[in-house]
Amino acid sequence: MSHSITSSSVFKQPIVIGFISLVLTACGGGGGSTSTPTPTPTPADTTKPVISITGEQALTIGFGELYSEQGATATDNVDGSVSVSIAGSVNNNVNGDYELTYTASDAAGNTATATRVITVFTGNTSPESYAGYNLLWSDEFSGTALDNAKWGYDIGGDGWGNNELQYHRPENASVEGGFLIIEARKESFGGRSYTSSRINTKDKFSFKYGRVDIRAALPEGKGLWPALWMLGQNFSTVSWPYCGEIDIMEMIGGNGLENRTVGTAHWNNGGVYESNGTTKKPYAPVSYGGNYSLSGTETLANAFHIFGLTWTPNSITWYIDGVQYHTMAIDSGASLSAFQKDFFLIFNVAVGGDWPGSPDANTVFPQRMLVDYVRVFQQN
Ligand SMILES: [Ca+2]
Ligand SMILES: [Ca+2]
Repeated sequence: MSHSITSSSVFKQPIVIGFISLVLTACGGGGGSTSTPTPTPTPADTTKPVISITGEQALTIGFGELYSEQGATATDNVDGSVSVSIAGSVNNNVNGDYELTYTASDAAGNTATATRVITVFTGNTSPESYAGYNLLWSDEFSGTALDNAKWGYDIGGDGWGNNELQYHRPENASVEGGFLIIEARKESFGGRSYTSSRINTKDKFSFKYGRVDIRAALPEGKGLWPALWMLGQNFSTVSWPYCGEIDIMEMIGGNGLENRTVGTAHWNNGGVYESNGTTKKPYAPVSYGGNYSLSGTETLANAFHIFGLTWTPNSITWYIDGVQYHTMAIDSGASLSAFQKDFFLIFNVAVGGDWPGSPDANTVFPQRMLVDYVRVFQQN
């Protein structure tokens, strides 16, 4: 898949294709002959060369993805093969359409041109501040390793309650070039055929109410299941679903679903405890979700997007790139009481599982989720 952000393409510098001068070889007469027969008039060449662009005439590349120019050839009715010059440039770190112009001329001075358009998706950004809010906590992932003061790891390969196929290891999470990188690999470890990573802020950072912005570019392909989400800080004592879960973003890859983000809240219907305050309510998980699909050829995998959440005592609302696509009312009544307590963050890339199904023959590994930053704001 040419649009994937893979291990080899993340940190490429913008490439610039400079103007290549066209050098024409003059087709001069031989000269030097003594007896000159009457010249046969040659019809003037008024036909320009035909340019053939190698590869696609219009294509898209993702953030940081190397653009590889395949060139063009030109054939002229009189001169045969003639050279082609290329003008223009592609900056793979800036959104936009880039036009390359190909020019070929014959000896008679007839000039042909053709163009190729390369669309670069680098994605969206979000404001660094919001009126009425303070920055409570953030990670810009600007160091060279995961900040252990902010994050810990979930480790293991027990399927995580969803029959997931990967073994989560610290080795698959890294910080490079300003990004958190979680890489899903096809490799055997701990009895599993895939490895990946899952990090969380449990017991290091939790919060109640606020605004979360996460800038991320996602992996792609059938069986990939990246998630940016939260659990109630009381998860260890009351367990799921009693603790509550807020999924800021989930995507399941394959079948063109890389354009869809899903936001969901999960809780236990009826709440956590009976009126005596100690006996658990019956296990009755319920959820309420919404989703949003990008239009066009831009996906969650070939560009960065902002996955946002606002959470107040009255509601939880989900956004992509500042566009609201889902909201739910919450209150302090028993059933939704989980959402009036602290939550902590979890970022992971799962492989397989009940929802996405298994990778197929078209799934390319390794796959990466890049997180540029996570910022948590709270109202003043
Ligand atoms: Ca010609
Ligand atoms: Ca960053």
